[in-house]
Amino acid sequence: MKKFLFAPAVLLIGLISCNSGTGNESSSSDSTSSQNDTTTMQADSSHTAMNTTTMDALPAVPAGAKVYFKNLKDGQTVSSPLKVEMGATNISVDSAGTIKQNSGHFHIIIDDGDSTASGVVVRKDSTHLHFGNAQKEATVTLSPGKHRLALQFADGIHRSYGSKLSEAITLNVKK
Ligand SMILES: [Cu+2]
Repeated sequence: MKKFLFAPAVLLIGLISCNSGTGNESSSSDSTSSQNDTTTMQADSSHTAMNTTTMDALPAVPAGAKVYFKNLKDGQTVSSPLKVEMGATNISVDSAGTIKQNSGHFHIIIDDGDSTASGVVVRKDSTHLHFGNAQKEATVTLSPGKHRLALQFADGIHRSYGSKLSEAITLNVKK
């Protein structure tokens, strides 16, 4: 009797790893011209929730303190770029960084309301300008037409003093 030892060495080592890139070179670039000439960047107002109760309280607004546009009046017609002089009475203008009593820095808010609510950090974007180096003058570029400009004072960590330390005016920008 013969035994036929079949050794079916059917070792399928065919683990051919197909990791070479398939020739799919369609880099999806839809260059449909999306040219918005109205650059209104008022999309997200969501990152203003930074006021925790554990941090230092917002300094009190000193008696008689106010801020104002020194060189501009409500309803004035101006040309752009526009020089803006910012004034503060009974409160000092300092650099941002630390919370100090009787102190803060200016912000200009363009076309987004007359003030930021008290204690809320002023947004920082192209229409919410911070002057954290204690600037009292700024140059602002505005498109022709009517614009609402708000001057907002805030403490060293950008928390608004609210409407008590703000002023808002409407300007008419010439073409
Ligand atoms: Cu600020």
